[in-house]
Formats: sequence, structure tokens, C-alpha cells
Amino acid sequence: SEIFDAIVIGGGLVGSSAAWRLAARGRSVVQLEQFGPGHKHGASHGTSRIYRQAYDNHLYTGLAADALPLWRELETTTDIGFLELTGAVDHGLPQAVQSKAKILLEAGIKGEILTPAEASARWPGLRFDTTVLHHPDAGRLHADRAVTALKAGAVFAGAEVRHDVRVLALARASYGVDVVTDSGTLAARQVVIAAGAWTADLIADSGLGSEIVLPTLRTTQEQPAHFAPLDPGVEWPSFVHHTGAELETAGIYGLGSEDGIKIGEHATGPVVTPQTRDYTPGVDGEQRLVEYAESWLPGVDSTRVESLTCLYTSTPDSNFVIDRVGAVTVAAGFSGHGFKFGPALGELVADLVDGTTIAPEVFRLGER
Ligand code: PYC
Repeated sequence: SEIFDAIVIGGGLVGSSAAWRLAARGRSVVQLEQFGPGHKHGASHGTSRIYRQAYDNHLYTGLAADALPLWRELETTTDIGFLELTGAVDHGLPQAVQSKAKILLEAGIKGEILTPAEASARWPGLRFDTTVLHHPDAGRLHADRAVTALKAGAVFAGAEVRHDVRVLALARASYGVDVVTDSGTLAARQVVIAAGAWTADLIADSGLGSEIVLPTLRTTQEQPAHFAPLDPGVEWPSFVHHTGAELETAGIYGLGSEDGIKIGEHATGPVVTPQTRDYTPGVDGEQRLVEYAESWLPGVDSTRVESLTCLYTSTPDSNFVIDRVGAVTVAAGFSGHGFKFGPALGELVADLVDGTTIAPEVFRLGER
């Protein structure tokens, strides 16, 4: 039977991005997803994710910038629209804002610093009490449509996307890896594991667990919420409000979406497993978001709120895991900030599979 160049395990943002970019390079690709299209069990569903380039280091800013033309290419190829450049703002903790402004400037990415009064005049839905960094080539992605488009792009480039197939084990073979599933065994030269919150168990149970050392991956159930805008005609940028003492790991984010104004705390949810989580948003979490909206978002009706849940799979340092051992490339631990990078992550995975690059040090496997 056929030996595929690559089998991608995982049908979310990262697996679909990898499948698209590998297929676009002419590799024969099969992508396997354990659930159906558009399922809500993982981290890639819903109507909105932030697309922004403001980060504290050049690796992430560069990857975000690299993703933009690929997202646009995907929209054109598939005729599915999912990216709106509404601009993005960072405010709050001055060091967090300044470090991002410095990186954007060094990277040659358009941006501007505004006073609180200037920012409030421009985005009346938000309240500001510090200097604001605005970068216009940012905004929001429609998550469900983006994943649909990635899979369509992969199929268009020749990949096969199979849903409702569970991977049971992996076994080394002379040509690469056998992927044992609940509907038969597939042979591949290489395997990409992009299984989100299922990654650690998949690797542990795969038969290759002793060769692949993951950093500790912590799965949490996060609870953003949608608030009704008071004036549906008002523009909302994506925003990150750096409310905490740490830079990337504390804060409130928000953005407009077709479901309302989404806001959420970053990485504060309870530790869960994908098998035992209950999907019920907590009342405490919702109450904290209502209080935030009451004091910081004059443009929403804080009494009209709908909570939702999704998973984060986080590494100890919030840096991604994207690395290769032999015939296996692992892409996991996106720590709640991976979506914007989709096709740039797909390119990095494809480079690792092709053996034309080695992983950036901060993305490597091993203890952290
Ligand atoms: O990476 O922009 C982001 C983000 C916002 C909320 C969670 N992650």
C-alpha cells in the first residue's frame, strides 16, 4: 500500500496549517482528526481570534508577520474570507507596551503611540488610562472559517483530510512510521503530531513515548465571554490590556466578532483533561469579566453576556513546542496564543519535515 510523505495527526489550526503547507510543497499528505469537522472540543473553534504582530521578541513578531501574506493567499485560493484588519491596541503595564513598540519599530512594522485621550476618542468602546500602542496591520480571524479554509487549501493542494479517525499507536518502520488507527494502519515517511490537549497522552500511549520528551503540558479550560455592543456600528480593534505584573502571561484581551465583543482572561482557567472537562462556564469567571466590562468597556452592555469555553494547552514558559525527532515532528503547547501564526507554523513544520531547518531553541522538545 501507499507510503505517504507525511501523516498529520490533528485537525485543528496547527495540523491543518501543516497539512496545507506540506501539500503545497507537493508532499503526499493525509491529515487525521479524531472528531468531526468544526467540533468544539479543542482550541480551534469559534468565531474569533486575535491577529496581531506586537510581541516582546522578534521570533514571534516575525512569525506573525510571515503569517499575514499566507493567510491572504489562503483567502484568495479558497475564496473564504476570515481575516479583518481592524487594528490592535496594547495598553496597561508600561513596560509591556514599550517592549512591544520597540520590537515593532525594529521590525519595520507600522505602529503608533497614542495618549489615553487620543485612543479613547478613536475607540469609544474602550477606556484607557495609560499610553497605548496601536498597530494597524492587525485585527481578527474568524477561527472556524480559517480552519475550514486551511483544510480546503490542503485538499486543493492534493492532501486527504480524514475526520472521525482515532490514532491508537505509532510504530517505527524501515520507511518511517506506521500509524495505527481505529480504521486501519497507514504508512508514512514522517509523522506530524499536532494534537493539542491530546498530544501528551497520544505520545505516551503511542509506543514512541520514551524517545520524545515533551515539556510539561498543562491543559486549562478557559472562559471568554461575548458582550453585546451598545452601538453595533462602532469599530473595535483587537486589544490586550496588560493588567498584571508579568508581560505575556497576565491580562485581559478582547476583540469584536459576529457574536459580540469577546473578552477573556489569559490562562487563568482550571486545570482539566479533555476527557473529564464539563464545558460549563463558571459563574465566578463570568462575574470577573462583567466587572471588567463595567469598568473598562463603556461600549458594551455588561448585562448582556454569554460565556463560552475552550482549552489552552500551555508549556511552562508559554513558548511553543515545534521540533522534530527522527521521523516525528511535534507541534503542541501553543499556550493560548498560537492561532494568529497558523500558516507560518505550517511552514516551520514543513521545513522541519523537509530537513531544511532546525527548530528555534525556545521551541525545542525536552524539559523546560
Ligand atoms: O495571542 O492575542 C493573543 C491572545 C489573546 C487571547 C489569547 N491569546
